[in-house]
Amino acid sequence: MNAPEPSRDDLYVDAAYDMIVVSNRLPVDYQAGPDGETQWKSSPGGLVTALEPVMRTADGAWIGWAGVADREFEPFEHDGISIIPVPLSESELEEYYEGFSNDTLWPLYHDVIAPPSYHREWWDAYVRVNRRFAEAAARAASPGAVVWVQDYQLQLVPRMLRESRPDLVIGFFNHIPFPAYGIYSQLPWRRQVVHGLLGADVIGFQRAADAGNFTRAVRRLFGFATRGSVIDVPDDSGEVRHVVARQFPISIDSAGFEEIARRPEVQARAREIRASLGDPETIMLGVDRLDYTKGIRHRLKAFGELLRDGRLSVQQATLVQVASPSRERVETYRQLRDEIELMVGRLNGDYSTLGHQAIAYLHHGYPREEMVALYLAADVMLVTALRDGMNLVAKEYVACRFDEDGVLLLSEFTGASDELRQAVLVNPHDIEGVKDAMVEAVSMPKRERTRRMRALRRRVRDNDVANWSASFLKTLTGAGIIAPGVPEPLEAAVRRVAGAERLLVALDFDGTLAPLVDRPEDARATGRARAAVERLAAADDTRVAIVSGRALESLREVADPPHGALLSGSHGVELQLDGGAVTMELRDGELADLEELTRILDEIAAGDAAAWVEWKPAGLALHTRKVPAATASELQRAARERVAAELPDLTMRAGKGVIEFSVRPSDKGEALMRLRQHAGASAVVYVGDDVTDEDAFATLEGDDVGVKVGQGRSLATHRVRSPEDVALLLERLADERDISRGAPSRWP
Ligand code: GDG
Repeated sequence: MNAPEPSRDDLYVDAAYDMIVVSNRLPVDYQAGPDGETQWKSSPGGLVTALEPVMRTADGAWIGWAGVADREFEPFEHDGISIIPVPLSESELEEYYEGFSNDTLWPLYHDVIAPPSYHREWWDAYVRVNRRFAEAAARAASPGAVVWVQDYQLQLVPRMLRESRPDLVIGFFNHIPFPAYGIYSQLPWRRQVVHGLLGADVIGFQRAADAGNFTRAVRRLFGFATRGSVIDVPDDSGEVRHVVARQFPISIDSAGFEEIARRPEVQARAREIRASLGDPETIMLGVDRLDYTKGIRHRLKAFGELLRDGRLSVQQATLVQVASPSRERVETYRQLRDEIELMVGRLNGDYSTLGHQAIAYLHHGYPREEMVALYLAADVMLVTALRDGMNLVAKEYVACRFDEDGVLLLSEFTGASDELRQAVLVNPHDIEGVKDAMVEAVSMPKRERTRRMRALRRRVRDNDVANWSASFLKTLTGAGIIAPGVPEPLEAAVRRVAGAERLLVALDFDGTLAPLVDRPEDARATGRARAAVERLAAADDTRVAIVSGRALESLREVADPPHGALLSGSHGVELQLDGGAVTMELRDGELADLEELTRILDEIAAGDAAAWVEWKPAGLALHTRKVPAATASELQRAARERVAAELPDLTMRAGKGVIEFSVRPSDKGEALMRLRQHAGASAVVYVGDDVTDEDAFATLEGDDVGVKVGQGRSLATHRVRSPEDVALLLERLADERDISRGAPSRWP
C-alpha cells in the first residue's frame, strides 16, 4: 500500500483521541449498583485534577484498569472524559500488579528498603499486561496524538507503542524514585525495562537525582551518548532520536486544598478533632498509605522514646497516625501492619492515661474534607519517609495552612525536600535526630513558624499541579496547554502577515471552521468564523480557500462558501478555482480499482448499521465514528487488511473515526501550492486540525503563518485550542488587514 507518509502506512485507528493518558488505574472506581448494574464513581486524585482541563479541551481519553479482576467493560464517558477500561484477570492481578509491580519494582526502586522478589512468571505477566495497555492506546490514538504513560507499572508501554505507532508523541512519568545503578542492576530484566522506557520522547522523574540515575543506567547498559538531559537513542536504521530525561516535580491542586481549608464547617471540624483528643498542647500528625517506605515505624519509635525519656508527655503531645489501608494482599504489607499495630498497642499501653491517648491510630481512608480538617488541627506534620518519589501529603499540609502556622517535619529522602527547604529537615534513620527535630518543632516560636510556613506556601502555590502537567506537556509537544483565545506570539505573526500585498487564507473545514460532529452532514462553521471568512473574502487583495478531505460536493453543501472562495476537495484531487470545478480524470485502471474498492467497503460496512461509505471522486471513505468502539476496530482492521491484500497500490489515510482509500495519491500540500499559485499570493495563512493538514504546513515558508488547532505533533509554528478560537483568529486577521490597508477598524 502507498501511504502518503511512510510512518502511517501500518496504522489503524478505531477511535480517535488526540490526547491519551495511560495509567494502571482509571480515575474512576467501579461499583455494583443496588440491582447489580454497573456504576462509576470518580476517584479524585491529584493526577485527575491536573489532567482534567487538558483532557477536556483535547478530546482526551484515559486508559486503565477499572479495579475489578475478571471483568470486561465497554468504553464509556465520565464527566466529559472518555474512559477506556483494560481488563485484568485474577492471576494477572497477582503476577503483574501485586507481584512484579509491588513486590519487585516497588521495593527495588525504593532502595531495597524491603527485599525485592524476582520471579520469571511475574515478569512474563508484566510484559503481557504492558502489551495489552499499549495495544489499547495504539487503537485509540488519532494520528500524531500525544500519549502520556504514567508510572512504574507500565514501563514497557512507551517502546511497544513506538513500535506499532511511530507517528505518536509519547511521554512517560515515573511517580516513584529511580534508584542508583548499583541497586537497579540487580533487576534481571534491567535492559528490557530501560529499553522500554527509551521508547518515549520525554521521560519525567520527580527529582534531578532520579533522572541522573536513569541516564547513568542508560550509559552503563547501552553506551548511548547523553548530554545533560538529552539521550541519543539510535533506532534500527541507525537514525538517532533525542530522548529527554529530566525532573518534573509533581505537585497538588493547592488552591483546591486551600478552598476546602477555608470552609467554616471544615474549621469547626478541626476544632472538634482537637477537643475530642482532650485538647493537648500539641497535635502531631502522620498521614500515609500503610507502606514500609513511609517510615511510620521510625516515627513511632522516636515519639515513644520522647515519652519514655520524659522530654514529652501525653498531656503535652498526642500523635494522630492515619495509615490508610494499602496492598493488603502482599505479604510484606500484612507483616508491616502487624508490626505497626503491635508498636501502637505497646506505646498506648505504656503511656496513655484515661484522659490522654499517646497515639490515635486510624487504619481507614477518609474523605478529603476530613483530611483537611486533620491538617488544620495538626501543629506538627510528620513526614519521615525512608524513600519517597515526592510525598504529596507534605505539600497538602502546607497548602491548607492559610493561617501561616504549623510546622512541617520532612524527611530528606522525599522528593518534596528538594523544594520545601524551610521545613525542619530530618534523616529518618537517625532516631536521635528525629527526636530532637520533634522537640524543636513542638517548641518553635510563633514568629519562626510563620516565617517558615510563609516561604513554604509560596513555593507550593507557585508550583501547583497545573504547572506540573503544563511544563511536562510543553517539553513533550512544544505546545503544552494551549492558552485560550489567540496567544500573543500568534497575534504578532498575524500583524506581520496582514501587511502582505496579496494574502491567501486557506482553511481546513471539519475541526477547524466547524466543530467535529457525529454526522458529517451536520457539520457547520461557527457563526463567528463564517462572518470573519466573509469579511476576508470580500477584500480584493485577499483570497479565501477552504481545503478539505471531503468530496467537493459535500464541502459545498456544509461549508456554504462565500462568493469568490476557492475550494479544494478530496485532499486536493478536486479543485474549484475561478473558472469552475476541476477534477482529475481517472484512468481506466484507476476506475477499475475504484469499482473493486466500492465492492469491498460496501461489504464491510454492512457489518454494522452505523457504518457508512462516502463516495469521493478518486476514492472511498469508510466512516465508523458512530459505531461502538470494538466493532469499529474490527471493521477498520478488515478494511485495511482486505484492501492491502486485494488492492495493494491504493493510498490509505486514517482520520478521526474514518479510514480512507484513494486510487490517485494527492494531498493538501499539493493543493495548497496550486491555490497559492492561482491566487498569486505573496503570503499564506493556513489553519487546520487534522494530520492531513501537515502536508499543507510543510509547504509554508517565510512570513506564512501555520496554525494547528488542538494538541498533537505538528509542523505548524502556532496553535489555537478549538474552532471557537479559530473564529477569534480570523476576526483578528480581518481587523489587522483593515488596519494595514487604512480601512477603518471595527475596534478602536
Ligand atoms: C506515589 C509516590 C508521589 C492518603 N490517605 C488518604 C488520602 N491520601 C492521599 C494523600 C495524598 C495521597 O493519598 C498520597 O500521596 P503520596 O505522595 O503521599 O504517596 P503515594 O501514595 O505513595 O504516591 C509519591 C505520588 O505518587 C505522586 O506522584 O508523591 O512519592 O509514592 O494525596 O492526601 N486521601 C484521602 N483519604 C485518605 O485516607 N482522601
